[in-house]
Amino acid sequence: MPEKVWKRSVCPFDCPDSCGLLVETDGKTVYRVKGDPEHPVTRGFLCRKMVHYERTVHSPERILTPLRRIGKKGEGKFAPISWDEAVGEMTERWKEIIARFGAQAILPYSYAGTEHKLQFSAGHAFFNRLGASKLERTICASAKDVGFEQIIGSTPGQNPEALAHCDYIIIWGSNVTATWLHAQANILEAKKRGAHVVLVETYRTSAASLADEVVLVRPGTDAYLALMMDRILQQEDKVDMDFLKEHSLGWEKFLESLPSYSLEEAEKITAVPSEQMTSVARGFAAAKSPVILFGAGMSRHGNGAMAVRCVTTLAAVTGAFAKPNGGIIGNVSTGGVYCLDMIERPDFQKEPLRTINMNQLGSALCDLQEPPIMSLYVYSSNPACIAPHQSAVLRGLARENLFTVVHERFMTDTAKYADIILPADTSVEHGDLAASYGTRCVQRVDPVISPLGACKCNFDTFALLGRAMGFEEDYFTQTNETLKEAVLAASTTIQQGLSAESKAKFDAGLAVLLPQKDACAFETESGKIEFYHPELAEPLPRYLPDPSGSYPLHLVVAPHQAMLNSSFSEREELVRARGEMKLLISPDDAKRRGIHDGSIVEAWNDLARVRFFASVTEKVPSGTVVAEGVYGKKQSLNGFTVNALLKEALTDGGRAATLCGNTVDIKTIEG
Ligand SMILES: Nc1nc2c(c(=O)[nH]1)N[C@H]1C(S)=C(S)[C@@H](COP(=O)(O)OP(=O)(O)OC[C@H]3O[C@@H](n4cnc5c(=O)[nH]c(N)nc54)[C@H](O)[C@@H]3O)O[C@H]1N2
Ligand SMILES: Nc1nc2c(c(=O)[nH]1)N[C@H]1C(S)=C(S)[C@@H](COP(=O)(O)OP(=O)(O)OC[C@H]3O[C@@H](n4cnc5c(=O)[nH]c(N)nc54)[C@H](O)[C@@H]3O)O[C@H]1N2
Ligand code: SF4
Ligand SMILES: [Mo]
Repeated sequence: MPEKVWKRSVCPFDCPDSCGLLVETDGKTVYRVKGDPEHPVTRGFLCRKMVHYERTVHSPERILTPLRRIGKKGEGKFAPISWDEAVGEMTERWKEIIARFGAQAILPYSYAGTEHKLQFSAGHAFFNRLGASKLERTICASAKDVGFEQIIGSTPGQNPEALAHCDYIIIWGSNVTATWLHAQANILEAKKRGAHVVLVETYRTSAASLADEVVLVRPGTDAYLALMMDRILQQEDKVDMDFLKEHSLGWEKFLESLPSYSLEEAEKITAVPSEQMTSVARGFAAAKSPVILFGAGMSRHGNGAMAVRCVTTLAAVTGAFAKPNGGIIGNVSTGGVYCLDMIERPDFQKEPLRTINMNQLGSALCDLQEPPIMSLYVYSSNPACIAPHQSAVLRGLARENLFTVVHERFMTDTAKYADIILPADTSVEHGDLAASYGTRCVQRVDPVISPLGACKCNFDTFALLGRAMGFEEDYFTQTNETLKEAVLAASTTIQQGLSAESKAKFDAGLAVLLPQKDACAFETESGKIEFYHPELAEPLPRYLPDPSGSYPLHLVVAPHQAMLNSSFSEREELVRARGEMKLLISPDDAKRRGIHDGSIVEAWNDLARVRFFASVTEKVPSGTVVAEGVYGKKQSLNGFTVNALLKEALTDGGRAATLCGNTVDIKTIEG
């Protein structure tokens, strides 16, 4: 019997924490998983999803061999085949499609099943070389990124660890108790020291338990709320003029625009009482260490990039950026330390290629011509469950003439529509490069066990497909491990930018923290906060209504604590903890429609009709309904989930999904 040892790894899931893992193994089996106490940020912590990661790795539900469909599309009947057969069939079909329609009739679809850099970007070089249609990967936070870009550029702001030392914290549209647990831990620390915590939300999420007060804002109106707070401070002569003069440009024009905001309008538009707006504005301005923690929720609206730009102004007019540990949190990303071009190979693309937005997959599959999409290759994503306009996505996936390949760990709703399924490994079965969007950490990831069954990681699969397609570039002769080492050797930050102590730690597989940047070293062209951008359609931050639709209730989608989007659906205990597919409804809206708690309701808009169990709760203000979690067909009541009610329209900046900017009406079905 080989001896059991503890090996280091990193949680691969799309989560800001990127927790350090210790994995007990004999090289073949994962026995236990625990948090790495030597991780400088997560310090031994793991969330409820990852404490039993061994149950995911060794789940009886794992797909361990390539499969060919033998039933109808969507039915889920498959027979095992060999890799040679699978790859042979794929290359033959792709060559036929390319000859008849051109390579742009092939579309990759992927997102963040793993956020580690090698596997995330593993397909780019292959599809560039193939000349396939390109996928715009903007389902998540690209509107938030653009909102920041248009005022503070790529300035990272504070690390979440700074929260522990802040005395006034505004959590603006993030459910940190579900999605950002080490930020939560730091907020709890700050509270012990007497910090005042405000939550700005569309409903009382579990993060309300951290807050001294909850500001319930009407969805899509945060820009008005933030600009009104700026206006209040202007009227009370509390704008930090010294800070603005030293650290910003265009502040004169911005301050001149503020008198158009009034308390009366603000109350009408945002539904926030004027006393509360005033007291939060005053509290934030007077604090010694004020900080705003940004979630992506407010950015998932038709006016979402602008909302982020406007909320950022509050940290500027109060001079919060210059106060100790103050400013903003929510723009960190460490992926740039790795030379991603070595993985993605943009130089393999020989001509301009058609781009398809991942949020519009449904209409792309159903309607696009010249050429139509004739083959879809899905990896690290589950579009049947996570994408907007679900009915169109499912109709597209059901097309008999669409040749679909899905590279997966589990039989997801998407995989059920595949012609060929390829078995994917889990994060402990391959090496990778870990970065983070919630800490300043980077870490190398080494394989812990050999791949189970015939599973292959994303990169090794694409290298194999490249060789099978006859691509002669040396790139496709690399293995996942050789590419990883080459990317690491080429990273100047890692090879030259770390202290000797950090470099030794990094090489030994420990997480290292990149140095904290000066919060006032603004990463814009001018090196200052830029309020005014004459080159943009909207030169100044201002409130624009959210084009969310005309049904009477705002529909907000939010994450669930027990799962990560549709990932972890293989884990019975987590599926049970999440429970049925619910729609949270205010007592007021429920009463008006004769809806009782636990009964079945139908929500509808122009796109679909979707049934849910009603959860009538005071947590939701009237006028808003909320669907937490990403569900699959198995738990749906009429074949659809909330994603069928989400339109394909994109945000004002960043071409992101307007996941939270939709409207519906609801009615009772029974009980
Ligand atoms: N347990 C768990 N963790 C996760 C995830 C998960 O599914 N489960 N998902 C992961 C992913 S992919 C991401 S991108 C991150 C997201 O993490 P964050 O970006 O920090 O955001 P969320 O926690 O999703 O919270 C978004 C909140 O925005 C609110 N919201 C929606 N519209 C508005 C609005 O107009 N104004 C305001 N003020 N609030 C609004 C919603 O009610 C929701 O509570 O979390 C990651 N972590
Ligand atoms: N209703 C609703 N819809 C949402 C959201 C929401 O909160 N509510 N959140 C939105 C957001 S913020 C995001 S980021 C997207 C997320 O959308 P996705 O990135 O598609 O997220 P998941 O649903 O977790 O699906 C990831 C899939 O990748 C697979 N996988 C994991 N690791 C690997 C690997 O190494 N290789 C391969 N080939 N596959 C792997 C997993 O088994 C899983 O099926 O969803 C969006 N959609
Ligand atoms: S899902 Fe997030 S909180 Fe849970 S272990 Fe992974 S990184 Fe940490
Ligand atoms: Mo996301």
